[in-house]
Amino acid sequence: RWRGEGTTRHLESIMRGRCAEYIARLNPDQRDKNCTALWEAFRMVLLRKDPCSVFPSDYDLFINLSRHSIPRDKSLFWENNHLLVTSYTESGRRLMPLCNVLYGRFGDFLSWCRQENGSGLDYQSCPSSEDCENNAVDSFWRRASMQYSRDSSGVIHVMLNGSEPAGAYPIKGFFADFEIPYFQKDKITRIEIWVMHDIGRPKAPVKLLQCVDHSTHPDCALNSKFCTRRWA
Ligand code: ENP
Repeated sequence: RWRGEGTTRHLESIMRGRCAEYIARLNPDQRDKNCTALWEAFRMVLLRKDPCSVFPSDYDLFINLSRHSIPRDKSLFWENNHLLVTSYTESGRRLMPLCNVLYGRFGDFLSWCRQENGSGLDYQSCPSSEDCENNAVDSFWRRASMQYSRDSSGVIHVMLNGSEPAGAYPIKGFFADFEIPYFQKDKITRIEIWVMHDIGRPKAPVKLLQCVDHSTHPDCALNSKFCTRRWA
């Protein structure tokens, strides 16, 4: 019926599990967060709202209960680079993109919506942005993006995809519409933009990580003279 993926099976267990793992292992500074209260706040939005009438502000309670500070100089914004971002950031240890912030963990790679004429979750399909603007997933990421931007400080990292045919910087998208406008200019010292190209294209900083999957490509050959000189 809808064009988007249906609700992820075992959504509640996955979200509760991610929350528990986050506060126990990934970011123990957040151990006082109450995962049951967070799930309840999330579930309220999910069950009370018609699948095409979910607004970013509906997630206010969920975000207010889950938000926490983002370490200075650790923010990473990105477009069209999800897997590279996931590998590079090391679950938030190297940099902390939105999907490694507690509220972002709840949504990453998942889908959710209520049945249109019922009270349960719709596991068959969910509205995508082509079906309606105010769908549950897009509104979640809009609200989360705004919070993440407001709470970012110091050096801001941005990873774009230089091999994206439509252009590395999408002029419409979460970054342009819900992140840049919410930066707190007085808290930001510098914006560093990394434009990543597919392997075999111009060079850029995260190249060595891409080489894990392309170790025999000439771009990935290590310069032995450089190594000898450095260690001599
Ligand atoms: P895509 O289309 O490359 O990837 C979307 C996938 O990334 C979905 O599985 C989505 O989860 C997950 N995801 C993780 N963080 C975000 C996010 N933060 N977001 C939307 N989806 C996210 O990514 P987009 O749509 O271009 O979004 C990139 C944005 O993420 C950038 O603005 C970046 O700065 C931000 P799900 O629940 O949809 O399955 C904000 C919006 O961090």
